[in-house]
Amino acid sequence: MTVRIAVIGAGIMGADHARIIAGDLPGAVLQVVCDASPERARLVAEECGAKGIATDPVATITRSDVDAVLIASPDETHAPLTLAAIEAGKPVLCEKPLAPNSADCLRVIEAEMKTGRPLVQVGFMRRFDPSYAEMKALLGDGALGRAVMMHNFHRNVSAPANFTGLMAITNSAPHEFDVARFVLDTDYVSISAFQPAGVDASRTGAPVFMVLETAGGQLVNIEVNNNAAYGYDVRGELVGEKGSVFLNAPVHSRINVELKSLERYAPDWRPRFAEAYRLQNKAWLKFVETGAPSPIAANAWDGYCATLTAEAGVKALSQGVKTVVERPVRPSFYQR
Ligand code: ISE
Repeated sequence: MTVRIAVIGAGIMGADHARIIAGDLPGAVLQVVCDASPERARLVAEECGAKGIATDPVATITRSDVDAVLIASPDETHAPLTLAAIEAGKPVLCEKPLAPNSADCLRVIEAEMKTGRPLVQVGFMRRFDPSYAEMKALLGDGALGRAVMMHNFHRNVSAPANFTGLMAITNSAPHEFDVARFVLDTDYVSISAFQPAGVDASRTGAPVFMVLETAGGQLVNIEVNNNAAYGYDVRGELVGEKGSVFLNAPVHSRINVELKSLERYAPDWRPRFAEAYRLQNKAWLKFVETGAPSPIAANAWDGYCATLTAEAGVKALSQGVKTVVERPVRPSFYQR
């Protein structure tokens, strides 16, 4: 059976997911592209050969010719639209974050558990990135010894105009909150957050530096700089008692010109994590086809944990104190 997918949101991520569905997801078809702007929906639909366009997300989710939903609309719509998909009994891949606040994440968790079957995957695609996968495998097979620290840099060229200063913590850093928790297979117990002296915390894209402690005794530091200017640059190093492993970005060419030899940075996350998005979406399609969630993919509980960490990070930055990260007991529904 071909899975008919609706993409909700035709912005930068919705368009990218539409391209993957249309061009690299055998077994799926791009049924509908839905966006508040019919023009934006039409442009993506025409580029990707979608069967139709729409402007009402809930009506789109409930359509009889839609089997599964990919939500890539603005962050604040993620939880309400995921709830609508759950109510319609439709499997959903919700872009991160699941919700900017933990209360809305809990609403999704309660609704999904009430159905008695897994329906939600959250778009923390870095779990599928080959370099993070290798990092996790090396830890798992004992090559590094016990993990003690993980260093993370997350740099964007520039912050989007609608980005608030705190979105470095609530929108960007959830990637590291999730992937470090996934690689280390642990939870956080505290977070501290800092900004360079004289930096205006409210300025779009102001750098934030965070230090987290894990239940496993590790230290995780995360630098988010959304105005790095030089390129999209995500780095990570996992440090163990016997060694360490660095992430390597996929580099497809080295350029020699004018007495220089250089490699290019990606302009944003899409080229850097193209393989991760492709593998994530294939895993999601298999989830839709079989009803069995991917053991790697993030579920609603993982989305909740990332948002709880972000909320604690915002509090830590605003109060200037080390802040406890809530660790609610994971329901058996979400045990792996
Ligand atoms: C964006 O929403 C993403 O998900 C990107 O992966 C991340 O690098 C960027 O900082 C976020 O704003």
